[in-house]
Amino acid sequence: MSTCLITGITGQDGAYLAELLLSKGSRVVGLVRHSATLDFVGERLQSLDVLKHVELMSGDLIDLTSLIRVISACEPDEIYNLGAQSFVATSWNEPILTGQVTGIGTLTMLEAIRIVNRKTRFYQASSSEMFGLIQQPMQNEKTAFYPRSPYAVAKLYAHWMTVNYRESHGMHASSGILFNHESPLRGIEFVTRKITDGVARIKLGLAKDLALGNVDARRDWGHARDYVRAMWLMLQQEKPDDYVVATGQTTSVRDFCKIAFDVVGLNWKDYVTTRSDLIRPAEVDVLCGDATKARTVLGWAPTISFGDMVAEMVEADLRRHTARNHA
Ligand code: NDP
Ligand code: GDR
Repeated sequence: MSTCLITGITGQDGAYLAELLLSKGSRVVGLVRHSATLDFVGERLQSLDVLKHVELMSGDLIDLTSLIRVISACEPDEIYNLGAQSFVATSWNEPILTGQVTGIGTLTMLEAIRIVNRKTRFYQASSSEMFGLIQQPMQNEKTAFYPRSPYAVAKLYAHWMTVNYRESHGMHASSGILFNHESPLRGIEFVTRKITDGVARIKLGLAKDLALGNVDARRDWGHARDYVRAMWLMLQQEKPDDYVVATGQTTSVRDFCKIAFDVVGLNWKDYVTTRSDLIRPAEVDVLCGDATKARTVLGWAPTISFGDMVAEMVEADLRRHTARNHA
């Protein structure tokens, strides 16, 4: 039985990845940082009914000794580094923290692995945000990067460190350049969940409107459940490498709104407003990924359609608010 350590296990991807790894028969250990609201720590894991099957160990990506202690104690075969300050908008308000956690945190983990056992396989959660101001209409592993936020710059540092440790120290370190992926477990601050939560509230009479920023922005949106499978596949390969993971379809925030409001039979134009304070200092206007390499080498392909994903998210938010109101 292999042992897998997940950083960021309390986040969206951490929950789905834990579920997947458990289904493969792995022992799953999660790194969690101390929180004053410990009650909520396992909420997403609980919702997938996997909390009781994972072991949680305390540590922080910016604390090398805690990582060395955790790796020494659980002796993982695979480490999935999903932990990050992952909200792009916050990275302008907290650029130093974002650099420390999202950038240096990855280096800290790579150093911990090098010190304890460099044979441990490593997955880095890289991001399509690194493409930023796109240099090609479809982005693949060979496309030049042009990060547009402190978050994207930190991710780029972490990405190159992963490549560097693979090349310098012969480590089995892979980087998944994942495009946006969503689900009912997506954090409420991200635009897709903000929209589906808003749709549910409006439908149930709990809100009157929904304020957004740049509705012209376009993203290549897939489902998190599909994307964590790509992470696992990368670490099962004989050789480490970098892979773009995407659907190859791009949709605007405006069209996401239209489709989400359609699910409950409402017209988005009657409810969506725009607010200038929600516009970012530098925007990533459009992203669209070319996942040919993941498809041919890993045999990966998305299985959940965009429409089904939006409907699943809206329905989950309707259930959540309905249950809350009847509690
Ligand atoms: P989330 O924001 O849902 O989860 C982030 C996780 O990181 C949480 O578990 C959080 O813990 C943890 N974390 C934050 N700071 C630290 C720290 N100092 N030490 C240890 N853990 C920490 O992200 P997602 O699940 O959506 O994404 C997973 C990863 O993939 C992230 O690195 C993200 O940047 C990256 N990514 C995500 C994409 C997406 O579309 N979802 C696309 C491309 C990349 P806590 O609960 O304590 O806050
Ligand atoms: P992103 O996701 O920045 O792509 O990063 P987010 O959902 O926050 O924004 C997507 C686009 O929507 C526009 N937008 C709004 N965004 C938010 N959050 N709130 C709004 O009200 C709003 N209105 C318009 C944004 O300007 C943007 O263009 C996500 C994160 O998961 C990263 O960690 C990950 O690396 C990338 O996806 C790939």
